[in-house]
Amino acid sequence: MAVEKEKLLWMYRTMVRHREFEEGVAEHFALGNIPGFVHLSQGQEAIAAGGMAALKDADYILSHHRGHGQLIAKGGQTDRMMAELFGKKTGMMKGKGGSMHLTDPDIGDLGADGLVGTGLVIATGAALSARMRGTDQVTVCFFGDGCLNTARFHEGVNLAAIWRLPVVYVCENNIYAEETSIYYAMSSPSVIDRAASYGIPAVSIDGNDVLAVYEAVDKAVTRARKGECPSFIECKTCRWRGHFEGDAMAYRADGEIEECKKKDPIPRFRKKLIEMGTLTEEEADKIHQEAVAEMDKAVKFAQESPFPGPDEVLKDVHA
Ligand SMILES: Cc1ncc(C[n+]2csc(CCOP(=O)(O)OP(=O)(O)O)c2C)c(N)n1
Ligand SMILES: [Mg+2]
Repeated sequence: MAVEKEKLLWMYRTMVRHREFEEGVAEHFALGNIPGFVHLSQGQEAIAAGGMAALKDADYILSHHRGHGQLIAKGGQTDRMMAELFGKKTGMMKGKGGSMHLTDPDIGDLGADGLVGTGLVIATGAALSARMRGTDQVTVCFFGDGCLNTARFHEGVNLAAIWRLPVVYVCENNIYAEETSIYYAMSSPSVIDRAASYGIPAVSIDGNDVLAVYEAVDKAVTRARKGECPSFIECKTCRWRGHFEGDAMAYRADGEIEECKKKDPIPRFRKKLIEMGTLTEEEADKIHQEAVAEMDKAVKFAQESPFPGPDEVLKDVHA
């Protein structure tokens, strides 16, 4: 599949921005500047960048508790994201949502949620709304392997399948739901076999290959936009860090993380782009420097912003 140079570079830059943003988050969480739970997705950057490269601005996404990268790729402002993580008034959710609820409906990110699997049913609803309004918007739902065994997976995917809704379900299979391995949690470890029972197309791909992700999501989005059917994509990947920052990870085998890091999607794509003549070493280094500068700027904005005052406590509360 021929992909234009601009899109290739966008995917690379997006993965690097995602990585550096989370480097900053890890550092400031360790310094005690970020309250609450934080789940990082280092090692999984190819899924957000490759997936979003297949979308139009008006399309919708649903992300999840490990959703910084999807929001960055959809166009989320990293300064407002960082301020949210710091709990500041200038944060994307006014400092009231934190890492697990980072979202920006104005750019089509309809939600991240601390409740596992919530996005699966909201995505189905968003796709139904696009159908009813007669738009060609597609919804892409990013979710973890831990959602596969929830009722929401069945409810969301089944309804979308019978109504042939324009939605793409992208499973980020990093093998673990907290400390529970998918090989323990599923009697059949074949994730895509699930799709057969809904009669929708499914494909399993290397989720650390950004081009493979882009191609799979692009095909599925094209089918959805034509009104054909939903699709299911399993992206096999691995998580480098703990389930949450501070997780001691006693459940991971010796050498497992080192094996994961060998599959790092960023140097792999950098090498490929350089071999293709699309990028030079100097240009790649510049992209990294710019991403670090963007992260530093976001941290400065967060640090200099005020906390919300007591007058904010009862605002935005719905009963
Ligand atoms: C409904 C619900 N049940 C349980 C939890 C506790 N919990 C938080 S994250 C998580 C695992 C999620 O795993 P996965 O979907 O694979 O995403 P990953 O963390 O690997 O990105 C669980 C069980 C929760 N947040 N919500
Ligand atoms: Mg998982």
